[in-house]
Amino acid sequence: MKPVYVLNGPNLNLLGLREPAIYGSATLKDVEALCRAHVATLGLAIEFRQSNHEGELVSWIHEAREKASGIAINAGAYTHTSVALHDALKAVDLPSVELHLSNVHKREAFRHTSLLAPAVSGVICGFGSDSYVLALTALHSLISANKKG
Ligand code: CA2
Repeated sequence: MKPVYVLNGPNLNLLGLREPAIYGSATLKDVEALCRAHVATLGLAIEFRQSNHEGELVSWIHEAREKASGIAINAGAYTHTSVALHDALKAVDLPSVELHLSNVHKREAFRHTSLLAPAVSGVICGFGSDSYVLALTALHSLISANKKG
C-alpha cells in the first residue's frame, strides 16, 4: 500500500513554540508522532513533511501522484492565497483532505476563504492536533472505498 502524504505549509515548524492559545502546545514532531500512532491502527503508512516554500509543496503534491494513496494537507496561510496549490491538488486526482488546527471560520475574515477547498475531497478544521487524526480517518475511508469523495 502506498503511503498517505501528510503535508504541512509555512510556519507550522513553529507549532508549540509560539501562540499556544491558538494552535496548542504540541510541536510538529508531537503531531507527527500522533499521526504515526493513529495510522498504525488503520494499517496505513505516512510520509510526513513540512515546507515554508509554496513551490516545494507543489512539487510534493506532484510526487504524490505516483507515490501516494492520498494527501492530507495543512497548507497554513497558503490555503487562503495559493492558486498553484489549488491547481496541483486538482491535477493529482487522489483522495485529499484539507485540514486546520484552528477553526478558521471563527478567526479573521481573510482566513474564511480557502482556495484549496474546491480542489479536495473534504475539509476538517478546529480540533487542534485531532484535526490530523480526523483527516487521516477520513482519508482511510475514502481510500478503502476507492473514492475521491
Ligand atoms: O489553523 C491552522 O492549522 C492554520 O492552517 C495555521 C496557519 C494559518 O495561517 C491558517 O490560517 C490556519 C498558521 C500556521 C502556524 O503558524 C504559527 C505561527 C506562530 C506560532 C505557531 C504557529
